[in-house]
Amino acid sequence: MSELSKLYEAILTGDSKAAVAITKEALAAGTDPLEIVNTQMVPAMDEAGRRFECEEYFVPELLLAARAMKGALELIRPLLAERGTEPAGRVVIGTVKGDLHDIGKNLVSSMLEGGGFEVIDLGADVAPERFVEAVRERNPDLVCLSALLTVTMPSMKTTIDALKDAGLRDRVRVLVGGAPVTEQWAREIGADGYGPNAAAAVPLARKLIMK
Ligand code: B1M
Repeated sequence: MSELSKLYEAILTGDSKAAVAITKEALAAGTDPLEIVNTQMVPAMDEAGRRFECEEYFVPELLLAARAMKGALELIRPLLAERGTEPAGRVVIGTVKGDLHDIGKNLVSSMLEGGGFEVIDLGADVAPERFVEAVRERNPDLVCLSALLTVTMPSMKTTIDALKDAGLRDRVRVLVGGAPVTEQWAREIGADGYGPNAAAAVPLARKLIMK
């Protein structure tokens, strides 16, 4: 097993200490941070999800895997954020109401920072009113909504509707994403765009803001 592939195992088994140590070593050896995310970290979380689905894993194992992923990601986030130079625009981002999944949202947030955006991260389980308040107060160019649960996808629509009701919808573009979200869903709820992954979210955000 290669040194880097031990990171996959460490995350999957929820070994935070090992996950952080292996990530540190890989970064010190000059491995591209995005390669670490895409080849080890995301597949490990996917496998944890698969095991959860077939009842090999339960919520505690998911939590441990998430904690290991987050520990390793903390080392990578600043490096992703350093990549950008030009201020590209201001973004308000959050995981929608009822949804506690924030690892993917954090990655999107880091990639946007790396793409030169000023990012205002509202966290997870964000109520529509908080998005409205942030748009009113911070005047962003773009609102990014993340959802990982099919049951919280409707919160994306509720959030867009709340922006409409507050008379703010024309002031911002809305980008949506997350594992269960599709391009069609984005169209149905009146979003301006759909990002399939964190890397794709950056060029999309730029394109939407230019429109
Ligand atoms: Co939960 N969970 N979870 N979970 N969890 C999933 C999502 C699930 C698919 C697992 C499964 O059954 N296979 C399933 C959802 C099923 C469904 O709705 N169809 C599920 C479930 C059911 C649940 C609970 C209901 C379990 C329970 O309590 N019975 C519960 C719900 C809690 C809640 O939110 N109210 C729950 C809880 C949890 C934990 C708290 C234990 C933990 C989250 C910890 C945390 O985030 N802080 C957790 C985890 C870790 C997962 C899995 C295993 C991994 C998610 C993850 O971090 N992936 C997940 C299974 C899976 O996804 N394979 C699962 C890695 C991350 C990098 O990917 O978030 O997809 P992702 O982000 C990607 C893209 O989606 C995209 O870019 C990212 C990077 O490329 N993206 C965007 C995301 N947001 C974007 C926004 C954009 C653009 C792109 O633009 C704005």
